[in-house]
Amino acid sequence: MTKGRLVIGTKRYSSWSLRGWLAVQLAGLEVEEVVIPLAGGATGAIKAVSPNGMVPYLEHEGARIWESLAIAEYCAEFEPSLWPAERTARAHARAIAAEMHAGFRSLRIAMPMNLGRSFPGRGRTPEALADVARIEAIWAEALGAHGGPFLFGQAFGLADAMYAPVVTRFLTWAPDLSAASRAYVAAVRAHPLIERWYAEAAGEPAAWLLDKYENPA
Ligand SMILES: N[C@@H](CCC(=O)N[C@@H](CS)C(=O)NCC(=O)O)C(=O)O
Repeated sequence: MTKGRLVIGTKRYSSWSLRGWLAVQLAGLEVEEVVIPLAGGATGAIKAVSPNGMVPYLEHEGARIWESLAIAEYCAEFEPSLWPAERTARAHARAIAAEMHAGFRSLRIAMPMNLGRSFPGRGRTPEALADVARIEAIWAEALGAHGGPFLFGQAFGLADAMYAPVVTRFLTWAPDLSAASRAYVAAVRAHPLIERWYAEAAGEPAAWLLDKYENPA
């Protein structure tokens, strides 16, 4: 018997859905997964169920939560270890998660998530490369302070969940990265939940493919 539902979009493309899904999985919430194929913006079926017209959207034991960062915080109420235990590290993790949630628009536009394609060398606008540089600095600081392989040490937590779609973008678009960033990308890609998301994305129907993501300008 599930205790609610998590509404997400096409796994191949929906970066925000991946964040919410990871948080829910890491917290072990028992919810039905509802996947709505993205229409490329303003998807009618998503608008019909989600208060902000976007995915991810979580309903759980009477709670209704939209916005991936709010979903992450809700999941941490059930599994507080998803944030670092130590106060200053926890504050740092929340700061970089919030920075991800609020920013990096140029990277998103120039290098959209597409788990099934490879576009090495493309998408390198100056603005996107500035976002890549900032992300590498964020990763270097956290990895340097906590020793990796994940941002705050041995466990894959909510900060990693917020940056996981960036990892997939880096795999698809292959910007030049430092050795430390490449090691982090490899660690996230190898995580069982990321492996599962990629496998499920690969099994989505061909009818869900969107030309704007398959044949970017
Ligand atoms: N700030 C939101 C962003 C959510 C978002 O932009 N989701 C996209 C899919 S990745 C969406 O639902 N777009 C509407 C659509 O494609 O119909 C969050 O953190 O959850």
